[in-house]
Amino acid sequence: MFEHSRSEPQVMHPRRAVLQAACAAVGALSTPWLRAQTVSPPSSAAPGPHVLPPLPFADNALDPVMSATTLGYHHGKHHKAYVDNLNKLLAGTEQAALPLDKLILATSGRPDQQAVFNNAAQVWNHTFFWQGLKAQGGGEPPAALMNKVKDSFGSVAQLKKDLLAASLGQFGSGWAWLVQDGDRLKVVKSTGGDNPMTAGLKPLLAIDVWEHAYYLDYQNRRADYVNAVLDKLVNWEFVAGQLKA
Ligand code: MN3
Repeated sequence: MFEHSRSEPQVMHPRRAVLQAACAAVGALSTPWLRAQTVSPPSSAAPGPHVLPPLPFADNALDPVMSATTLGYHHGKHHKAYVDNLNKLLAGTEQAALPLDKLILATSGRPDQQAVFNNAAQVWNHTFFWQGLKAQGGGEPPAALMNKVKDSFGSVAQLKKDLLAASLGQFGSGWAWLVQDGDRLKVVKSTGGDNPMTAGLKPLLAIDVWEHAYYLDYQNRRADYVNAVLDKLVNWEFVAGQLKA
C-alpha cells in the first residue's frame, strides 16, 4: 500500500477566501449606504464546501511570461470550473465534509469516483501550481533546498532538464512535478489530474502542461513555456517550504 502522507498546499482557508472576496466586493461599491449592507457571496459561486482561492498575485503580475489573459482564463474559468463541478458532485454526499487532500486520497483509483477525483485533484493541483509561481521568480533555491537538489540531481540545471523532459514526455494533458520521496527528490509526471500524493510522494512543485496553461501565450511551444516558468517564475521559497523534515 502507498503511504498516504498528508500533503498541505497551504491553501487559503475557504472561509478566509470567501471573506476576502466579500471584502473586495464591498470595496468595489462606490456609495457609502451600499457598503453598509450585508454582502452576499457572488451569485455565480456554486454552493458547496470548496471555494476558488484567489491568485497569490495580481493577474498581470507574471506578464509577459504568463499573461493576464492566460491567467484570466486559466484561473477564472478552468480552475473555477473544477471547483464548481466538484461542489455539484459533492452536493448532499458525506464526502462534502472531507478536506480536499483526504477527498483525493479517498477517491483515487476508484472507477466509480473518477469524476470526483478528477475535479478534486485539479482543484488542489491548480492551487498548488499558483503558489509555486511568483513575479521575478527563478534563480537559485534557498540553501536547504539547494542541498537536496544537489544530492538528488547534481545541480539546478539538471533538475530543470529533468522537469523539461517530464513536461515534454507527458503525452497530452497532465503535470510535471518535483516531489520528495523520503530523503530524495524526484521528478515525476502525471496524466490528467493525477497527483503524486496518491503514490505516497510529497509534491513540492507542480507544472501544468495542459494546453490551456500555455496555448494563448506560447501556442504549441510547450518547451518554451516550461523553460520560461522554470527560469522566470518558479517560487523556490515556496518549494523549499514544502520540504518535509
Ligand atoms: Mn490547468
